[in-house]
Amino acid sequence: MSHINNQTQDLYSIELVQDLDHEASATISGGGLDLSTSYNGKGDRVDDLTKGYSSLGYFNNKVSWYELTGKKDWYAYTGKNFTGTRYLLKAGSKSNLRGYANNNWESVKPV
Ligand SMILES: [Ca+2]
Repeated sequence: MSHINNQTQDLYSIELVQDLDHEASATISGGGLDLSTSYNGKGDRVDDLTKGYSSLGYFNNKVSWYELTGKKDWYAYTGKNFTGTRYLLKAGSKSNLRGYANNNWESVKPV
C-alpha cells in the first residue's frame, strides 16, 4: 500500500497518494516511478507514479532514492516545473541519489 506521512497537507502530496496496492497499480499502469526520502526505499515513500508532477509537494528536496518499474524512461529535475538540472532515469533502474541530486529533486515526468 502506498503511503506518505499524513502530517502534510500539501495539495500535490495529497494527489500523490494512491489507494491501489502496488501490484494492482503496476498491472494497470505497466509500472511507474517510486520515490523515497531515505536510501534503499526507506523513509516516506510513494509508489507507481505514472504521470509528470510539476512539483513533488511534500517530497520536494527530500528524495534520496528512486526505482523505475515500468518500461518508460523518466526525467527528474532539481527545480519545479521541469527546470534546473535534469537527470535521465532509465527504465528498470533504481538508485540511491548521491551528491547534488540527493534531497534536490522538485519535479519529475516521463520522457
Ligand atoms: Ca532524503
